[in-house]
Amino acid sequence: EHKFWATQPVPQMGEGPPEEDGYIEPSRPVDQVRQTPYGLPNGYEWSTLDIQDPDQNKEVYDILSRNYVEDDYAAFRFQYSAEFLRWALTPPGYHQEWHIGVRMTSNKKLIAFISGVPMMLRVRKNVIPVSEINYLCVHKKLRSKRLAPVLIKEVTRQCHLKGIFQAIYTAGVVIPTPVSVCRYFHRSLNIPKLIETKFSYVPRNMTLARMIRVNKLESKTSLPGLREMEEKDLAHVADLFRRYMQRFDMAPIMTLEEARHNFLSGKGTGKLGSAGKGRRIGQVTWSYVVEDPETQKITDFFSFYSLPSTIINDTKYGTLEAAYLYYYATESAFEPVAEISGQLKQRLTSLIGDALIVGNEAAFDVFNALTLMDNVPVLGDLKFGVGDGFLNFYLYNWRTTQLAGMNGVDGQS
Ligand code: YNC
Ligand code: MG
Repeated sequence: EHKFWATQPVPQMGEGPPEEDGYIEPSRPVDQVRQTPYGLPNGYEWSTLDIQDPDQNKEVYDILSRNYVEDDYAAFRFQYSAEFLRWALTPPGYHQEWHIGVRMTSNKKLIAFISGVPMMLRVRKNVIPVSEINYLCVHKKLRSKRLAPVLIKEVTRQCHLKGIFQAIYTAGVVIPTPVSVCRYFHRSLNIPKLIETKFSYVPRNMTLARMIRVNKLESKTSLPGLREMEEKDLAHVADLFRRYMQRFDMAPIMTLEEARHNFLSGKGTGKLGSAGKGRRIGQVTWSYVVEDPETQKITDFFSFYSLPSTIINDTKYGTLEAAYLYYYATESAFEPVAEISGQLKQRLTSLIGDALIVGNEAAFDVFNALTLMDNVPVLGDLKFGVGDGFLNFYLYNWRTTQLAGMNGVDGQS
């Protein structure tokens, strides 16, 4: 069935829950790790990518924008921007050796890619240094030739060489064995464009005009004290984030530097772009805090990122501008009577509702979210509709019992 995955240290399908969480195969000292790259077919060669170099950054952007993930109907394809890729691949402590390309020997054209970045992950009680694997891509003309397993083995070897033996990754496909499965939800912002591009349809018993009216958002955010996050907020946000993530069975652990990278470094240049009022040139992430007007304390924060999709057979628009809900946290989770049905749900509805307003003002067409963290209870009230995409979460070389629907990890895929 799965010729490759059957050979890997991952839980095999139907294995049943483990008695205890832990590794599948033990870590090895670096000198017992294979020292030479895996073999590629004749005519192809390995190439480490320097994502900080504008030309190589553009090469990765080019291969992904033409060959990366599409929806089931080949109507939309992720179009990660060059700035996004640079942001995603250069967190504190990143290794250039984990940004792995395959080139054609003849003309040096990049035809495949895979990447990893280091992070600390908590899975239930265990805190594990992992690599987060993403952007696995093989050129469309070279599919089904078993290149993907070679890329995966090579990135695994490079992780081992840095003393990392566990990984986390997400994929639309089901392989052995998901630790958790999430669904995509979509909140329509620019209804006419979503209908024209066939991202959405006018349901029976609905008119376009009514659909626009029903989904209309305020232009001003609702929470007093909401403002863009700044450097001075970093320690407060990082602390609030750390405490909030304890609600979930699986979540990243971020140093201050990692929080700075994830929430502040993607805000683009000083200049506002032409795309929308609330958007800077090269802006990848949006991070907002609520500073209590009375106490000046940071009580909440939210973040989202920009990930457009190419509209494959469309000449008028070219791209669908999508915002994706990223991390958030609120002090109201720690109030004495906050369970997800009461006070906390209300607060999150306001907070994520304000994220929708900010996203709408920044000219996004749609706001997406997954069924993770505390999203599920608020999606309905905020007029998110269920999508047809699933995202499966995987751990490499780690056994744990299935995570209940929601977790606290939000990889940018
Ligand atoms: C996938 N997405 O099952 P079996 S997500 C993992 N993740 O193996 P071939 C995948 N494995 O079943 P193709 C996979 N897709 O026989 C396929 N596979 O055991 C497995 N698409 O290889 C598949 N990007 O080369 C099968 O297939 C074997 O030419 C078949 O290439 C696959 O980034 C792919 O969706 C995905 O570019 C490269 O279709 C290609 O089809 C493509 O014959 C469009 O491969 C883009 C796309 C995937 C996005 C992602 C996460 C990747 C995680 C990889 C696993 C990491 C493990 C941990 C490593 C570090 C460990 C440490 C420490
Ligand atoms: Mg292949």
